[in-house]
Amino acid sequence: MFSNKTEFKEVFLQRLEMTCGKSFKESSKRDRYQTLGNMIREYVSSNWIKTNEKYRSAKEKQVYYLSIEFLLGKLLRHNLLNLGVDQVVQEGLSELGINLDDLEEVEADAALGNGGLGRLAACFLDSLACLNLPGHGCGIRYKHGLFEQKIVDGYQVELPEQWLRNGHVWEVRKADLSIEVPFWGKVETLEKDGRLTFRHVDAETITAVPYDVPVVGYNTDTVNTLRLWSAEPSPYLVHKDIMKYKRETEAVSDFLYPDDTHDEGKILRLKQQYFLVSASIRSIIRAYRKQFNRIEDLHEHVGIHINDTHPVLAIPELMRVLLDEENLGWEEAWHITTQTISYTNHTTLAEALEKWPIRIFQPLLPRIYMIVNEINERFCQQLWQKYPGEWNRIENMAIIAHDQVKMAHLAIVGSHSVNGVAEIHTEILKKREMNSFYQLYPEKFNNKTNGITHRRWLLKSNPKLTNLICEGIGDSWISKPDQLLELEGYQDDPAFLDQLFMVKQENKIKLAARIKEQTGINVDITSIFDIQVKRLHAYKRQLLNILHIMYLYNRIKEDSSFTMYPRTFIFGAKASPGYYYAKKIIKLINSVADKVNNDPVVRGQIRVVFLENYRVSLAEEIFPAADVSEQISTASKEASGTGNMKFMMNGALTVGTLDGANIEIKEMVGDDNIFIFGLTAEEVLDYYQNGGYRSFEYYHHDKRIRTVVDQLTNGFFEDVEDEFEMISDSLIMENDQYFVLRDFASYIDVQKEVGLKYKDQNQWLKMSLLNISRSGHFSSDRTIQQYADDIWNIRPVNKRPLTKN
Ligand code: F58
Repeated sequence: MFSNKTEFKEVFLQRLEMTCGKSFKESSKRDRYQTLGNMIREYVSSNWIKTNEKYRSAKEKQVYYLSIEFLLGKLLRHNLLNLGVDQVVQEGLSELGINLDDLEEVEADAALGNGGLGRLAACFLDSLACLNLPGHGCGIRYKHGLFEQKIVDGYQVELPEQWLRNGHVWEVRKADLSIEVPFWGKVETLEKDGRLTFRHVDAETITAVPYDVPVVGYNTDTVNTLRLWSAEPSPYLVHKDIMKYKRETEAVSDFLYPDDTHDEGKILRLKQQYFLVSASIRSIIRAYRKQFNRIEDLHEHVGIHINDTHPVLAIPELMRVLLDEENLGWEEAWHITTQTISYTNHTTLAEALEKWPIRIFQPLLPRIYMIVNEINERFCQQLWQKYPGEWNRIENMAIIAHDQVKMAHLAIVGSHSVNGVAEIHTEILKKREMNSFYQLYPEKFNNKTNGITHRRWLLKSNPKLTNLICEGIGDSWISKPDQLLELEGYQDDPAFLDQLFMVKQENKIKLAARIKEQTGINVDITSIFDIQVKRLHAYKRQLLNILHIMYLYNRIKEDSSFTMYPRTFIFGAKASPGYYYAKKIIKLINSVADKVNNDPVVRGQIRVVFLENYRVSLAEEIFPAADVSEQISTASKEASGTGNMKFMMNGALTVGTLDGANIEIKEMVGDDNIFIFGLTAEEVLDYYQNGGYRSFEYYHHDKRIRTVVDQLTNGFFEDVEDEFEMISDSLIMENDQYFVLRDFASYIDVQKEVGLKYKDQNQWLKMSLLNISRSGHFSSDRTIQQYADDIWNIRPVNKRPLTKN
């Protein structure tokens, strides 16, 4: 399409006029963005077709990654970089007087997820394509992504997100590949040739329409597919109340995580899950059928991965297809299903483990329920044989118990691999949360420590650091991120460290400008940028961070001789709309920010900033500018964390507990290059099991704690009476479930150490460089290679680049 900037400009101008019907001069930023996006999508389409042809002809095994979330962010710049045309396009546009950054601003984030789980899925897609592995994503094309957050008077306010308002240039609608997904109705049982057959009749069907998004690899011509399903009314259905039917149908792909505190919401959520799964499984089988004759060999050619339990109905759905449509017997269908499916667990929090009441499940999905019931009965029989008389054990392990379907149990029983996402997390699953299943199936359990794509989180988001690294060690680390280790050769090179310092400063200047623009707050770029960005959740302990800031405030106010290295504390977090407590924490952060930022006595030493609407594109501006990375979850609670890896890769030092992947980061960088504090997971779990923690005693004996806790309710925040009573109660009356007060003193100490270490700039820069150099291990390329080798058994197909178009 174009091979140099002159050609690029020519094609771009021609396309702009053709598609927008305007002259170049009249065209808006959006016209230009859309023209460029369409051009690039078309540019990849021939390789997209070729990749699929190659997969078909090579008959290699393909993997489908089913996920209720894909937190993609923006794709324009990412695709340009992966295609290797970023510079040509940037220069070409600039000669036309267009700034590529301005066009990127026009693109909406595809925010089809809410946190680490969804972003992990997006990083995995990138790594699959970059490693030339035949792996595709299947998800839902939500009309509204994760809500847009506004902060009004310190409170979070949610607005519907509108990413599709101007269309999505990267998608291709494929209506001819639509699939009808049935709900409600009943199951008819018939005997045919001595065999029982089942028919789902009187169903209300919904049409699943696929929208395909190309997933472009870096420096390769592999283009995989992310297939997102959209719910539309079925053209085949005659319905009594057509308007109601249309409304209910479209609701299925309207919102990510509808409120499920009522039955109506629960039904919708379960509908979404089956919608995703049924459409995906049937389109996978349809493609397989075109290529292969023997359905019995499905697991040799297809792997289906379920990202957490949201897509676990893939198990009974695949069984249904094999039994009812392919006419296999139960045993054979079960063998194929379990060999095809693999499952990742992302949490041990009991409240996050999905369970569906039978009263909702059975009427909505009558045939699927029958199959789940049969899986459960056979499983319980197997348990009974192995553990005769152990009723308790069997009841605890059953898939259906107490009128509920336990999705995690179904996932473990119906798959050949169960993995956790960091070493400690997998160990906790094996030894505690899923111990009885581990005893039964030890061979299924394995660990795959998470990773992040260094192409988005370093190359794209931090071009200055990328250039510096390339100046130092060349660019082969881009395809082999472990080679970042070579940077260690520069540890004693003052000129290189100076440049590293400059890069960080420039990134801090950029973030400072963003802060000024969004909040009006001036921050000092020579202060330590201390950042906590992640979902707002009690276990992540944003509360510990903000109480510590209150402590510092008190310290400065009461003792004029107290000095500290100036710090800017930056937060970004969305609270789930129904999570009242989390919203209170947001309000508290903003109240502290008001107090601190308006007090001339402390202003020079601390600043507090809450950046609203934290999302992928904002994250890309934040990580490069961080000095300190806050990873302070209650030990044992954070399965892995991935923000910790993004900070590390951008040269921030971690202040963290021994939780999730922090432990592996510590092992990588050594004790001297990370700041660890607080209880260990063993200690936390021991407290939970044996008691012995009384938060009141910590409150009573430590004046620093008593002061900040009292300030929550004693009028310290003048305008917000009673506002923080709930937080104070959680700490004292409810015995501080997340050990905030227990870890408080240790957190103060480690933060003090951070301030002292930062003063020695040379030492700090060395530590920062070491963190960058050891971060290659946390590239999702490593993670994906491990999934490919140990779980999926897939191999690269497009070893060599295909011919250029
Ligand atoms: C996250 N889970 C884990 N869940 O918390 C994090 O430790 C891990 O690094 C990451 O997965 C990737 O493995 C997560 O993001 C959710 O967002 C839930 C989805 C379902 C609704 C409740 C939140």
